[in-house]
Amino acid sequence: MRSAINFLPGAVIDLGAGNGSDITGGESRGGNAGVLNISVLDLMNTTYFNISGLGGYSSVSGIAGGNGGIVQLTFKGLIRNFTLSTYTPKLNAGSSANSGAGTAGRIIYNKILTNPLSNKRDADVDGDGQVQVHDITSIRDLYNNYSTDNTFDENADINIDNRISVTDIARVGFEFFTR
Ligand SMILES: [Ca+2]
Ligand SMILES: [Ca+2]
Repeated sequence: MRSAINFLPGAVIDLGAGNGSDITGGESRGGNAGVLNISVLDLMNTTYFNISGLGGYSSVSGIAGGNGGIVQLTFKGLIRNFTLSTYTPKLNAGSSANSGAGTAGRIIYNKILTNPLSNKRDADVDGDGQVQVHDITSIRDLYNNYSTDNTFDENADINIDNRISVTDIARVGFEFFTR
């Protein structure tokens, strides 16, 4: 059973911060953008996942701009990573009158290796958000490894039987080019 999380075209999650005052004599610090935590236990469709988390502009002298936002994703399998998607998260730091920008935001990826819904690992072996040839070659290169081998990579052991075999390649085959 699939329980994908999807975002509708045109929707934006805005974590952005306010700019400092533009009133002369009332200059102020730009705000820091927010933090967004999302947990998805199965697939996450990032095609329309549009996030804006811009730091605010600091108009007061001597204060850097606000920090960009932080997005923390806990997921089992992305459908397309952000560089392949329609939108790229905007997590830039805010600028300032004379003290440079704040700290740029970032995305933190926490991939769940074992899917609690199926007790199998994600078929996206290399974690690039797609299921394609490189995932198969990753398994092939580790073919017949056992969990006791020091070259063993648990990402390639999709059916979690502590061995990298044709069964794992077959799992990639079932999902080939589905994302
Ligand atoms: Ca992949
Ligand atoms: Ca296996």
